[in-house]
Amino acid sequence: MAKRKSVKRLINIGLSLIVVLIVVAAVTTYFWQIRLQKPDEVNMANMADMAGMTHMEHMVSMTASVSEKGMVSCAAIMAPESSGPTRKFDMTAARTTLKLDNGKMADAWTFNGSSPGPELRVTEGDRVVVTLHNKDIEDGVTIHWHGIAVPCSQDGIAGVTQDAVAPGGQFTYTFIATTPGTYWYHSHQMSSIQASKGLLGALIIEPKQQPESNPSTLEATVLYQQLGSTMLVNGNTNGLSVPGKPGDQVRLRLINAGNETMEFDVEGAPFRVMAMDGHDLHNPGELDGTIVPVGAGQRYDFLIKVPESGQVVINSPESSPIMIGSGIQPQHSEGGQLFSFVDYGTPLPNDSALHIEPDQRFELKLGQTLFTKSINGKSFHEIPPMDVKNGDHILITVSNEGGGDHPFHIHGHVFRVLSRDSVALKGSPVYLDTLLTKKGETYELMLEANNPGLWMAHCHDLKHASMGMSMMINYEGITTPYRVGTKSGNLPDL
Ligand SMILES: [Cu+2]
Repeated sequence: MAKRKSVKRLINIGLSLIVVLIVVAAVTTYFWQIRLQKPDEVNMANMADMAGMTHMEHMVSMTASVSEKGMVSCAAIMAPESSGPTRKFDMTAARTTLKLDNGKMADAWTFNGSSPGPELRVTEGDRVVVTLHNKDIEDGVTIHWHGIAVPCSQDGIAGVTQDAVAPGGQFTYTFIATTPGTYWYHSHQMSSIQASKGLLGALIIEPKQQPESNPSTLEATVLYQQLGSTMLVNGNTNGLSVPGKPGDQVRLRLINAGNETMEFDVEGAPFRVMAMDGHDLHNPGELDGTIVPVGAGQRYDFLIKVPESGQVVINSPESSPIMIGSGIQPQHSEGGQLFSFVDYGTPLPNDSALHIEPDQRFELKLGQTLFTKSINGKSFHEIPPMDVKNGDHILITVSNEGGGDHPFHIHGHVFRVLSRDSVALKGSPVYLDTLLTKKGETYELMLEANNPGLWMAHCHDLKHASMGMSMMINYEGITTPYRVGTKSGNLPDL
């Protein structure tokens, strides 16, 4: 009897020990991962060389790299002279209590008193000059121009291309609006926190001349965001009403500025996907009963002709509907097939870009570990950067190995999607800055390294980025005087 009791006791002690060990391991791993996300100090231009260096060695190596011939600082890469008109904007980031249209009050962080901030609308070729002022956002703010290939020093990345702008401070961004399309902007200091607090807005670059392929007579920007846990469309909780009469061709510029994939369907009229991430598609065909998934950070331009019956409704399970026009409400339909850009539109007749041999290849496996989101099993500054040379063509294979949808965003460039799951794209060329990947999918992308700098490449579910799914594309010969880490307070993706 006594023996059986002591065996039982031993088992209990053993079990308790195992539980304690698991808890200790979990807590240790958790703090290890936090350390990854909040390092003391990291030079994102030179991550591999930094590891294991003492402070003194680091200072010596910095001096050495600055004096090394041919090294260029990201901070010195600015917009070239240009003859286009200059468009100036002032944006003030501030803590604001917003009264939402549902009567609720929201503690938001705003640009110029609203969230989303003002829509910046410029014309192709304009010189865009935006002065950011920080009134009272304690951790500092920046503005990143999502989808626009700006010069390195203007990309708005705290700790890589600038220091976060402290309360009372300011920073002026200058870039040329080279490529017309639908874009957006958001703070890239503690982006997962600051974007969900409201520091974001739309940026539209209108073409100098409307292409003949654009029959739209009306247009509307529709920006979705998650303000904390509230889904807003153009700042409203109750959906949106877009004016339009029968026969009007409405271009809807949908911007997913939230963290989750949204699925849209259009009821009451057929529609076309005119552009993805701002880039027009070639001969986009009519779609009907098709559900279009739009990943976080992505933009889709729809063209919808208002029917004689008067009304079109754009539904998504994630948000309140958008109504275009007035009249008889179309019948609600369930289901439909998913939009696929693999065979949408038609190829360009002489597409020389298809026959480019890559100079370099990278493979990125997007996945997760116990407490992190990872790329090739590593997180944030421990992920080796893609080191590239100016002029190289880079073939990137991106696979989603789980942990949710990963909309993969690359800064400073537009890339071409070559294939999905080994099937080459057969329709229109597709150029993106943010690629939605779902579990099990593999894509091949071709990127021309034509914008020397230091560029982030990360998941645009910003919660995933903050958990480590964020890496760099670094050009040979480019340095930065800025540092990421708790010492400088620059934490771009926290
Ligand atoms: Cu992700």
